[in-house]
Amino acid sequence: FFAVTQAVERSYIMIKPDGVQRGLVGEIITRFERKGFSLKGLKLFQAPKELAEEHYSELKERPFYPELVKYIVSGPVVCMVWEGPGVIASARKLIGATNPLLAEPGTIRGDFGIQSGRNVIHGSDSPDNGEREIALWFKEGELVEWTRNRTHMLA
Ligand code: 3AN
Repeated sequence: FFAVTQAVERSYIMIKPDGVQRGLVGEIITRFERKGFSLKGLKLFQAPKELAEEHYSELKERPFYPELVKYIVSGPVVCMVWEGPGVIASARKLIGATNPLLAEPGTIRGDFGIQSGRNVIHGSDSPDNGEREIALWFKEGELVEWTRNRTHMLA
């Protein structure tokens, strides 16, 4: 079975504090933009601890959870919503494996990261989690409804 058309999805993509500090914001946005996805929300944001805890609530039992929350609130993050056909899986390919040592060169983590604990960027792992995370990080009026002309991109 080959899916001819991928469902249009939204992914919550976040440049983590290390990515912002290292000046990778433009580089990362460029990669998503030129891939062809549509930017529907964008803001620089200092996350409160409670929000970081809620975002990573599935990882609460993991030993690195307290460090992870501390890292996410250690400086501003860039919150984004990217939309497009198959964007959830596609974004995770652009991002690369969780451990930058295992991430392929050419991926964001493969090109810019060294450690799992400072891996530059977050991307939703399922459409449901994407919607959950968008609702968590963005307020209603912060997302903009517009259509990117994909005439030359999609058959
Ligand atoms: P991904 O971000 O690739 O979906 P998850 O959901 O397993 O990976 O982990 C969420 C975040 O937790 C990672 N982005 C990373 O910042 C942190 N993390 C995961 N594994 C480790 C680890 N072994 N040591 C430190 N931090 C980790």
